[in-house]
Amino acid sequence: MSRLVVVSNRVTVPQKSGDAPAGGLAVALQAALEERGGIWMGWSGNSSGERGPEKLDIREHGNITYALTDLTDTDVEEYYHGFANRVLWPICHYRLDLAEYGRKEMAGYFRVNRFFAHKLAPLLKPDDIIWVHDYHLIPLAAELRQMGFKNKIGFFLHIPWPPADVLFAMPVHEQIMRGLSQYDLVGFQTDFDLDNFGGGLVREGIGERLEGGKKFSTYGRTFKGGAYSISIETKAFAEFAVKASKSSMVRKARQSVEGRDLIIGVDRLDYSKGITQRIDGFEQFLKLNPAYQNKVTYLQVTPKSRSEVPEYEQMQRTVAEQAGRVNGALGTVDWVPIRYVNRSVPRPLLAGLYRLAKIGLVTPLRDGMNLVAKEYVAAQDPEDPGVLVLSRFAGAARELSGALLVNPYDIEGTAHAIARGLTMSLDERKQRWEKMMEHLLKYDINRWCDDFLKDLTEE
Ligand code: ADQ
Repeated sequence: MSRLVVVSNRVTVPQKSGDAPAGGLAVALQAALEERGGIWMGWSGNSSGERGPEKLDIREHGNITYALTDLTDTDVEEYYHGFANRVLWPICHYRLDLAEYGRKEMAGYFRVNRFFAHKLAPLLKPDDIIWVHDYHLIPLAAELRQMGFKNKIGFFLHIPWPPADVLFAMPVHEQIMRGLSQYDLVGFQTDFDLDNFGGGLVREGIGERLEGGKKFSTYGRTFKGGAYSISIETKAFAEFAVKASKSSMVRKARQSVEGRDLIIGVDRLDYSKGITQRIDGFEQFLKLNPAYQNKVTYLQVTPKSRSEVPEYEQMQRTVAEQAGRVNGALGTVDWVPIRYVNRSVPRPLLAGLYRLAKIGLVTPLRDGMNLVAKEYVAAQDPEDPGVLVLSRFAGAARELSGALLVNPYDIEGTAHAIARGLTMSLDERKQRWEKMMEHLLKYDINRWCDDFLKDLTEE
């Protein structure tokens, strides 16, 4: 069996025992790497200042070699904060208004990809299978091909792929599409993303879809495309939630809601997650259903992310003020309607809180998949499951048909879905949950990993 080489912007190096367990993606990739033997390469997250980074930091764990590189300050600014997070992230989340395109950043993005390729090259063997992850590293295959590598190289995009008119607003869209054409398999989260990709090639007149959209031909190459919905370690997460719900941390959390129904939202602080619209929806729900005042608590757990980017800093203030305004207007001496926690919570507490919550409120404006939705479902008590209220614009909505689907821009619609979820009969809740759980047990993170690697390695 060929070795596997994973390349991603950040790398999950196993921690000392006693630290928090890695997330599902890291577990699945580590399992695949352990089985085949291999390398996981990426950015260390550290800067080497203005001087070029030293040689790779190599760490061996069992069958896996972790290879980490620092980046210079300029690289971090142009490649990571600049092009990846201020151009590709907003464009792929359909936010043309937020994209800040600059030539310096674009050049930095391609330069760092070349740098990654040069660092990786000496580690590669001719029959290695290479799996590149996410929007930071789209041009990596093109760089490796230019150096003469003929290996099988696959790419998986964790975020959405936009329709042609949105993509074409990005001045370098053509180089980005050309970059993708250098892979042997390009994987997306959903069939919608896959269609958008094929549609873009056709609209630009530079390529065609073959075999019903499972293959593409462009820039003189033919390569495979597919939809692979990322998932979680469903069984393990469900067991973890049962255990976590008995912990003293979760017991305390239960006491603190004092018999009220708990609604939970868990997101990184990001404009794609629809947090302000969600708070509006909750406020509207309370106004339309005054009988629920003092009977329900909405807990929004949102750790800071990318706080060095000004829009994120601004958003943090906006969300905090918004929650404060609703609490001021509707709260009483003994009831705070919205609890806004601006920190990451430990995973056992998170799993226990999911299980405690009557409603999981997952309403992104656009999301590649959204693993919080899947974790919420997996954490439920089969005898008394909660209700998932899910945005139709999350990739997860393509699979989780037992959820109450909402349009997150429709504030009243979200308010009605919350009310419907809180009053839903036990029979209906069970029926909806069982359908979703059955699906998630079958299509878990290991299945995602196996399906992708099978399509990449098979002729
Ligand atoms: P993210 O945008 O980070 O990921 P998501 O899939 O929802 O989004 O979350 C990833 C993980 O972070 C989950 O395991 C979740 O539990 C954890 N997490 C989120 N908020 C947290 C909090 N407040 N405290 C603790 N943990 C928290 C990107 C794409 C998604 C895609 C994933 C995987 O944007 O669409 O599902 O990659 O491909």
